[in-house]
Amino acid sequence: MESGPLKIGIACFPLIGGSGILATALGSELARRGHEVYFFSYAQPVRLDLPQEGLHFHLVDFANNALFPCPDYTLPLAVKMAEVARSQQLDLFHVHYAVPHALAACLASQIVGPSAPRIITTLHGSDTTLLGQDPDYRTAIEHALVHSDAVTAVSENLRDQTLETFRLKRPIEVIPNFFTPNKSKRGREEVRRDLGLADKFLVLHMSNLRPVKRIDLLLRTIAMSKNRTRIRLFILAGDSFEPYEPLLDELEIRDSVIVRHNTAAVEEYLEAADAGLYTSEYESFGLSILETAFYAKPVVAFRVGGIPEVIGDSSPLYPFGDVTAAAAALDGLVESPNLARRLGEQSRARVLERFSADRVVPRYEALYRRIVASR
Ligand code: GMT
Repeated sequence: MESGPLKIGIACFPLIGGSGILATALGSELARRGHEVYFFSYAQPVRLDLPQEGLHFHLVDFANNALFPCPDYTLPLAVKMAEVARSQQLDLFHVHYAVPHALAACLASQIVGPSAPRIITTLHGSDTTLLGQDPDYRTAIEHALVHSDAVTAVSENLRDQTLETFRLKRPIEVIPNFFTPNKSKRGREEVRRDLGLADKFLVLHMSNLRPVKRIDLLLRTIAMSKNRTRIRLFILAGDSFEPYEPLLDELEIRDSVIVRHNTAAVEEYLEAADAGLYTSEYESFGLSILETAFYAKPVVAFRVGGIPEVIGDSSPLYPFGDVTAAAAALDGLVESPNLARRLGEQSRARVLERFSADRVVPRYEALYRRIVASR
């Protein structure tokens, strides 16, 4: 057991969103390292490449029993996790995002009984910062955290917020996110040509467009740029952009913005970009920022949440909401390719050193072994 392969059940959200993307990358890396990994979700996670040796996917259907007024996911998830735990003799569940995954893991563990897998819960952000404030969820999340065998958070900021939010006597280990780029199918020039960019400065934004991402500030930053006719903002959207359409006209920037939906192959756009722009009011970590920095593209962002832990002093960050400063920073990059190159390379050096799979995945493996050995 000390060094042999582990059998790991991973429950995560399948759609575009940092927690599911990280869970998928972790599962693939663990399988590559010889472990058997069993994913549970209501759809195949967007970046899960199957078939891959050591990777298994268990589809969980929403229960739509006519007896009940609304569909249920938590119970079918718990039952599937318990079934697979028994049939495959899983060593542990590593669940990403407390609701419903950590709660389903607790229930699955009770169903399986004494030989149940250990439970490791990784908090990703809004499970603490939003649901943790919601009286309908708070007690349940606290219960799941108390009954997990280990709890991790993706940044020190999120760990601190979690300890302030819940009554927990246990430590929370910080294990940051990581990124492993896939080889892109198309080169930079081909992508830029297809987007009709010619010599435009391509500013990339990737997110699920939830209110916390402050897309209003993103668009206002572009509108305030002196160089806005030289810029194209390219938004890789994980949800509908429709609510922001009127703002494009109000700010008169419709011609400066391109939106694409639900793209799993982000690498080619990262390669094609010249910079990243992120205007969230909170990020526990900012996986998209990490991905942008990995491609040596300078990032303009606000100093909120865990973003300073990702960027460090490799590139300046700006006070939240200061779109004038963000637009000026963007202008600096458009006007000085040398500055853009230097900031991009500094950020890349930092993230390669701290947030590569080789740095981070062994920390999860060490945690797994410690928790499994303490059974
Ligand atoms: O960013 C989102 O809205 C999605 C969310 C999620 O749970 O999928 O992302 C959170 O987890 C990511 C992976 O750990 C972090 O990089 C994001 O910063 C975090 N989002 C927030 O804290 C708002």
